[in-house]
Amino acid sequence: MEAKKRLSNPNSGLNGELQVPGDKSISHRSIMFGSVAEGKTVIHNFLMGEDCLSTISCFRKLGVEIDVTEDKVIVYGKGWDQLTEPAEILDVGNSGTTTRLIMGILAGRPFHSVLIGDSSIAKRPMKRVTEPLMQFGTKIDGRSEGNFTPLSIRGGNLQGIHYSLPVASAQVKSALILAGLQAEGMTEIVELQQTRNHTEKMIVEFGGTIEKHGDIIKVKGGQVLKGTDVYVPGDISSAAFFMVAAAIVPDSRVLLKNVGLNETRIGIVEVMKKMGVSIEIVEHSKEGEPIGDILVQSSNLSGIEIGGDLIPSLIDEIPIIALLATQASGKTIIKDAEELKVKETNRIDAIVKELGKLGARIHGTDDGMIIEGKTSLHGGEVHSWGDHRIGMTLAVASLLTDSDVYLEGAEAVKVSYPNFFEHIHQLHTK
Ligand code: SPQ
Repeated sequence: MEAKKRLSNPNSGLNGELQVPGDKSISHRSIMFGSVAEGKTVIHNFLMGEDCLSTISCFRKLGVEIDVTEDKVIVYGKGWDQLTEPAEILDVGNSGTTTRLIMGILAGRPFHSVLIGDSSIAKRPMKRVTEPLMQFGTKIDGRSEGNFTPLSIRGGNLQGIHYSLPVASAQVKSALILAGLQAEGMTEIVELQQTRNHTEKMIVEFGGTIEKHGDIIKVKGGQVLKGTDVYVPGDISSAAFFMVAAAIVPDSRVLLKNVGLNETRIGIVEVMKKMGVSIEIVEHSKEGEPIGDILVQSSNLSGIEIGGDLIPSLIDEIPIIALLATQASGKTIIKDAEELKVKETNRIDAIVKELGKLGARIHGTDDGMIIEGKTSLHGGEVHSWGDHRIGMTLAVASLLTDSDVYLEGAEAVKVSYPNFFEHIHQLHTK
């Protein structure tokens, strides 16, 4: 564990342009699809965060050749059958996406593998994936009847299923799609609340097919995918920290370049606009994964209610939205977000406790939190709980405090945003 990081408020606005690192969800998927496709996949703007490096390491252990160069990642795919039984345990580190999506791939492979991760992964529920995968015909075991790592999988001989998702989760949906691609017959997945659709879009980029009729996703089994070039847009979940920083730190104007604007991920833009933030978007391309620039300037904010179908489109941004709400006049209510309890930490407890230490008026509810603003924040000692998004939220909070913030567990940011602190500094020296 590193020493506590001292964060001093520079007492100036944030100004300038920034290119945030590549999207984490898309980076993971590009390695996975590249590994099971036939032919070379070249990935540009890949996120070199710890989670995505865990995905690379797992696929190398499954026999896939992956070259990491300074500006691209090259995956030499030879099809589903090239994956070979790993001699070692597959370590997913801190990454829920790696754990759940790789299970969808391993479910169809005729060999044995074991998944393990860190202490946070060991607490995250996996039955939501292992249970439907077993319905396909694969054999999976793990602690608490297949709910927790270590998990052991013996795959092969899958039959397509019809399954209605009990939770709004792109990871569960994606794992079932990946199994469905390898199964005999058709797999139908009912998704009542739209979640991020990067897996669906990527199948098409890799020459496969997938259909959506109303709430039903249909995947035909036995598909052969073809390697391709992938350009990973900037991660809107990373951009969110600077969007909020620019909105709440007086005299700020920040332009975030080449950010992914996938329609299933931009709930934060809607929320910021409703709260009164001055935010402009210029879209460059609408094909596949849409990309554009986001300009945010400091603004006067008002509290709002956030819930319902909007939640899956901003689930990872709720910690930083909570900070935004401390600077809005009136009450902000965040509801229908119980999924926050099963992320890298219980993000309701973590954000309520840690922002509370800096003077925020915030309390947790069963399915979210209520924040009263506008509040002046003060310095103090806080903890990331080993969660990148909590760590980055607290670092942005320190840009408003009257004295220093000491952040324990700051190294967690490396999971999704290795140069986060350099970027904060960059916007203060423009
Ligand atoms: O990979 P991991 O650890 O689950 O990452 C998180 C994050 O904050 O980065 C969640 F903790 O993002 C998930 C997101 O919450 C990434 C993801 C994906 O790439 O499919 C989907 C969401 O999770 P879920 O459980 O709703 O499917």
